[in-house]
Amino acid sequence: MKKHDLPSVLGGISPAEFMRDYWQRKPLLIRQAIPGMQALLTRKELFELASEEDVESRLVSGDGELKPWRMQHGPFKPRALPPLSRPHWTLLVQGVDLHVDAFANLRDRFRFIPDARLDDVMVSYASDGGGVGPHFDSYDVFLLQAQGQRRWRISAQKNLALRDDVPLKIMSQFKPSKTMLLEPGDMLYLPPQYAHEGVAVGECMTYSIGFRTPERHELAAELLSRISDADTDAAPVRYRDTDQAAVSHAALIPAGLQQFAMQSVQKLLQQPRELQCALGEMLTEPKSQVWFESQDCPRQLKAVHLDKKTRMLYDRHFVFINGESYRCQGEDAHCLRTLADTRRLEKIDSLSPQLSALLADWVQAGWAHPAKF
Ligand SMILES: [Mn+2]
Repeated sequence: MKKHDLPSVLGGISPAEFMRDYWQRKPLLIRQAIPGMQALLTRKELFELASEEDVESRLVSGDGELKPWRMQHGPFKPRALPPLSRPHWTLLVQGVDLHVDAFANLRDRFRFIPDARLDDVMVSYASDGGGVGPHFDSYDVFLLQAQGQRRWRISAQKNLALRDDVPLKIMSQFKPSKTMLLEPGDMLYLPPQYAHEGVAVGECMTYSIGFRTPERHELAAELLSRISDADTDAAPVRYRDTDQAAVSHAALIPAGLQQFAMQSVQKLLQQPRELQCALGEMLTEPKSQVWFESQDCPRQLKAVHLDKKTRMLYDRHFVFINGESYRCQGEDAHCLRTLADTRRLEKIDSLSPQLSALLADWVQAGWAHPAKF
């Protein structure tokens, strides 16, 4: 598999050791995770990205002491950004891996973690002293120093109370226990809910490779809504109360109606495969600002590679791509799983006509591209 060709970003630690000892457990500082690190885009290129409509960006300024915290949402015209000479501001650009090949390649170096957990690669540019204040994230994150220096202070504290007087999530009582200065190529891993603050020492750029952690209530709400939408094929079953007697307490909810409500939800949950299908569709759903450019598909399609914006996953019964699910078996399933795992597929001319047609559709939609290997 291709991922094994990529050099490790974990220093002397193996992916197995990292997942066993640090992932979701404790921070890890890796000096020279990427030796001889070169920035993957210039400040000017980053500012250009932040000016585009389909790119999510934020500008944070202030230091929480002399100047109050402020946050604005992009897009930003380059001249709308503060002068470079002004200290204490940060430009955050999300999803850079969806727009720049080099960042998609960087993202691929973290594929020892399931793709289902991946969120995106964010780039932050900070002028001297810039930062977003002490905070914690709901993500696992790798903070890779790309250019210049940033001083990180971190804390294992349990008190995660937030200030209520600022437009950002900033902690009210941050008590850092460790300080470290990151140089280009150094990388800090932080588990979710781990308090941290990074301050630029001179102008700097940091790349955050983030891994989302679904929250139970949000996940349940989303899945229930999806499977109930998918359940509409059957004839509608309506509540009936032919046995309802006359009541003297009109406001009391009938027990039969309570039971009907309970059974309605239970019925949805008795379809584990539908639930798994909804999960895969949800996990591969492109973010709202993501769009693909359609293109012509060559008549003879020999090989394809997935577009960097494409999210593709699979489970035992389905293959999922960009919010859609396909039920497949046998050789076709094997080929699509290979495409999902390696993000490329060869010898397409030898596949079943159905599968070649499907791949041609995906190429036309811009989800995949013709490739030569
Ligand atoms: Mn953070």
